[in-house]
Formats: sequence, C-alpha cells, structure tokens
Amino acid sequence: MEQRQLLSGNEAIARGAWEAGCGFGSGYPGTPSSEILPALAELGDCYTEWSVNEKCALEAAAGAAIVGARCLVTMKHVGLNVAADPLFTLAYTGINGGLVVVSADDPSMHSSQNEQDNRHYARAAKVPMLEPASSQEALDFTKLAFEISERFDTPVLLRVTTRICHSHGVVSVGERSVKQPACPPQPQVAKYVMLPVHARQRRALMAQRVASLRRYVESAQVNRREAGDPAVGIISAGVAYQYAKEVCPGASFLKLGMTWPLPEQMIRDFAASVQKLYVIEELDPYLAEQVQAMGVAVTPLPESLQEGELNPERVKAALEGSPPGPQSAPDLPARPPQLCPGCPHRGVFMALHRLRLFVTGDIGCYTLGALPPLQALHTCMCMGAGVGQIHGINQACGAGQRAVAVIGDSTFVHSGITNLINIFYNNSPSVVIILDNATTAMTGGQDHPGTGRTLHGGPGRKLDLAALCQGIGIRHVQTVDPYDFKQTQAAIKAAVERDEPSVIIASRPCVLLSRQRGRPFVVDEESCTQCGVCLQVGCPAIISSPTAAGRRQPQIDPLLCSGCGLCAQVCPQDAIRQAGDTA
Ligand SMILES: Cc1ncc(C[n+]2csc(CCOP(=O)(O)OP(=O)(O)O)c2C)c(N)n1
Ligand code: SF4
Repeated sequence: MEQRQLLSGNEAIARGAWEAGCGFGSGYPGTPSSEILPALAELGDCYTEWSVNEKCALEAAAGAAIVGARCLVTMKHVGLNVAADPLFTLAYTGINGGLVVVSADDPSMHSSQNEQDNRHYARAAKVPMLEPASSQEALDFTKLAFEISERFDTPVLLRVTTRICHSHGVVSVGERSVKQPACPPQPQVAKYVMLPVHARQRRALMAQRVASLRRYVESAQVNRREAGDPAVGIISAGVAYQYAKEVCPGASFLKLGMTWPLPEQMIRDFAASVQKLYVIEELDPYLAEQVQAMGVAVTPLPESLQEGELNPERVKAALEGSPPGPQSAPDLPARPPQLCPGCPHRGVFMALHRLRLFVTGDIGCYTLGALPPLQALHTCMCMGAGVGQIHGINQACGAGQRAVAVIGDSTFVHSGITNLINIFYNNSPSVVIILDNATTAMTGGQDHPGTGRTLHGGPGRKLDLAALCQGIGIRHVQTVDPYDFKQTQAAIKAAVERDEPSVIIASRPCVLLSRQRGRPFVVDEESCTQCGVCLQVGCPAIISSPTAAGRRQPQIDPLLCSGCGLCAQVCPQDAIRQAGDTA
C-alpha cells in the first residue's frame, strides 16, 4: 500500500537518499541545509557525520564512493565555495558509487553573507544538476540523482533553495534498497590519480560524458512540457516554477527539473510553439542567458527581479511590466537579532568595546557583536577570514596595532586553524580570541570536533583547542571565563601588548546548551546613579525607562535574566545585585 508522509524538502532529500541505499552521509551545517543529515541519521542504517568543513565532507565521500558506496554530501551555498576544489576534479575522476552534492542556496540572505547562485557551479564544473520544486520532487530527484551519478560516473549537484528546504508537502515514500560497497578498494590509477597525463585523458572522457548527458536530457522525464495557452510560454525550474504557475495557471510551461545540461532541442521546440517566451527564475539570469545563447528570443524582465527571493507578487508585477515590489512583506516591524541574555560572547565584546580595539570578525552568533550598543566587531567576510585579516592588518601597519581577531569554536576548526598557522609561521604579533561556546550555535547547535560529541550525540574524540594552539607553536595561550569580566579584559589587554602571536580561549557554553539559569539580578535604584554603563552591555534583559531628570532608569526583567552577572561586574556603583543578596 502506498505510504504518504508530510515532509520538509530537507527531510524528503534525506528520505530519497535513504531509499536510494545511501551508505555515507557527510556535510557541514549551514542554513538552509542543516536538517538534511540529522534526518538521514534518524532513518538509520547509513553512516552519517558532521565533517570539519565542506571540503572534508566531500573528500571523505569521494573516498567512500571509490568502493561503491552511495554518498550524500550536504552544505549551504557558500559551503560549495569551500568544497569547490575537490568538486571540479571529481568531475574528472568520476565517482563509481553514486555521489550527490546538495547545495542549499539562500536567496534574500535570510541567514547568509551573500546570495550567490550556485547553478553556475554545475555549468563551470560540468556536473549534471537537478532542481526540485516540491518535497515530492526533492525525494524523487535525490533518487534520480544517484542513478544519473552512477550511470554517467559523475557527481551530481542537487540544487535547492530556502523555500524548498523548509516548506512541507505530502510525499509518497518507498522502501530502501541497499547497495553494498565492494571492499577492499582496487587501484585504478588512470582514473583516480590526476597527474596531467591522466587528467588529459579524463578531460576527453568528460567531454564524451557531457555529450551523453546532452542526449539523455532531451528525453529525460525530469523535464516536462505542460500544455496551455500558446500566447504565453514560461520556462522555469525550482521554486520559481511554483510562483509562475500560481500567477499564470493557464500559460504553457516548460518545467525543467534538470538545469544542466539544458535540453536544447526541447527548449527550441517549446519556444517555437508559443508566441511570447518568458524565463522565470530566481537570482541570476542563468537559464535566460543560455536560452538566448541558443538564438531563442526571450521577453526581457526587469533586472531588479534578480535581487533577492521571488514571490508570486513580484513575478506577477514583472510579467505585467510594472516594477517588481519588495522581497518581503513591508509592513512587518523590524526585529534586529541580538545576542541572548547570558550569551558568553557578550563579556568578550564588552571588553573589546571598552579597550577600543579594532576587531576582525567572523561568522556565527558573535557577528552580532557588530551591532549597537557593543559595536565591537569590524569585519565579517567568510569563515576563517578574520584570522587572516588580523595578520594582514598587523603586517601592513607594523607593530603596536590595537587590533584583535575573534572567531567561534566551530568556525576556528572549520577554517581558522590554517590562518593561525600562517600567523605563527610568519611571526605575526596577532591576537586571536577563540569564542568557545561548545557548539555551532548560529546554525542550531550542531556538534563539532571541539565539543567531543558526534552527529549522533554520542561521544566522539574531543579536540583540545589549547593544546592544538600550543602544538602549532603559539607560546601564549590563555583560557578565560567570559563571565569573569575582569579576567577577560585583562587577558585581552595583556595579549595586545605582546610582540608575538597569542591566543585567548574564552570558554563558557552557550546558554541555550545548558538551559540552566542563575538567580536573576536586580538594580538597587537607591545606589543606581543612572550612568547607563549597564545598558552598554546590550542585554535584552536590561530595560530602561525615562526619568523626570531626562535620564534612564535601568531595570532587569527577572524572566529574561540568565544570572550571568555581566551587568553587575561592569556597574561602577555596585548597584546591581543578585536577587536576595543584601548590599
Ligand atoms: C562555508 C560556510 N559554511 C557554513 C556556514 C554557516 N555558518 C555560519 S556561522 C557557522 C558557525 C557558527 O559556529 P561558531 O563559529 O562556533 O559560532 P557560534 O554561532 O557558536 O557563536 C556556520 C556553520 C557559512 N556561513 N559558511
Ligand atoms: S544561541 Fe548561544 S551563542 Fe548564540 S546568542 Fe544565544 S547564547 Fe549566544
């Protein structure tokens, strides 16, 4: 009997991989992809891991694929930049066991530093790409991706976007059919050793593969024509197809499921069958430009449509020739994100703020240290970059710069270590502060090598961050508790004055991990001089109301207060005490 389940796109991808007999799942967390691997782990009977970063995840999968295991590798769009090096050469070597790389793109940057369109990767690396438009397609296309991967001996890109990942739909599910790896591995030097002599041979084979894929895609059922009014023809894929279908239900459609290589003849035939041809797609004119390059006329749409997420209103406006409206509902009140009450990062940023240092930063919850009132983070580019930037600043400006780098523990392990080695190797007098909150908080609290727990929550091997830094050769490695404000500030101050590399590890778990709260603090309004210093820590638990004298009287919301005591430590009047304590 047919079984149906309500699944998010991410859960459907996991289910599709599981049904396809996937034996190896790896990835690195990143919105909107983070739920895929835990869902695959939950289904069981498949090895799954959080890898140190996306490159490690893809390379490990490439190994498992050599012996025939089917492998799923998951990441957000920027993760593919990190994994691009192995991806491009994997397209040469081929894979043996099916290998599917999920790239989850984030139009409108709901939780990302850019909104790059990863469809270009498929074309550049010459790997086939599938784009599901619903949860059902997410499951079906994942299974199909494994088949294509093995049939053509190539990695396959499964490109999804936030709305596909996080929307739910009813999905028909099937059984799992397992494929056992063939161990031990057998040497195939000409296939897997990319010496130039072999790479040139593989390059020629890749051209043959692309030609075969072009033939395959012309009749593949993954692309379909939907008959409708011949006056308007729409080529679309992914979530953009859903919006276009909602806006123009009566139009003729060419709904693409495989978006590289494109079915050129199918596109020509479709274009010839309609009077006006539109290409509706999110982000770059990736499809439109290729269709135009075939000599097919495409009705132009406003360029502003390429920025941010689509929605039915924007698509409708564009088709009607009026400027497409904003990307999200304009009348919602803005809710700027902020560090939680009791967040261990706050103590470090308060110290950095006080010391008036220039801070090269990185990506994680701690990026919020850039916002008022702390305003103590001054760069954020890509994972690991802050540790590179501090070295560059110190070398360009000379000794004595009042600048430090901050980096989260997960980010440090992902891509901060190599930059720290560069600092050590080039004897850069740089200070690196590792914000060790024992989790990957920003993406939902995943584990990593520094936590000592695996994807399954069970014990892994715990990376000792201090020993690692000492092992690199850094002589000054100090661990501080960011809840101890004086200690933290003193450690940073001393490190900045040193003329050699140093590392401070600010160690205290994220408050959402422990969920333990200390006794709340209260403001003693008699001792309080309304100086406003406690307001500078930017804790959401501290609120203030205007006084008759035009100042602000701080108060602490006992329900929000975590009991961390940072405000009490910075109060110059000693006017903040734990509830129940006397002066
Ligand atoms: C290459 C890449 N992969 C994944 C992400 C998604 N991401 C953003 S920050 C982050 C790590 C956050 O953890 P951590 O550094 O420990 O800081 P925390 O949020 O815990 O403060 C991740 C995985 C990304 N931005 N770039
Ligand atoms: S989730 Fe954890 S790390 Fe992130 S802001 Fe909250 S307390 Fe800080």
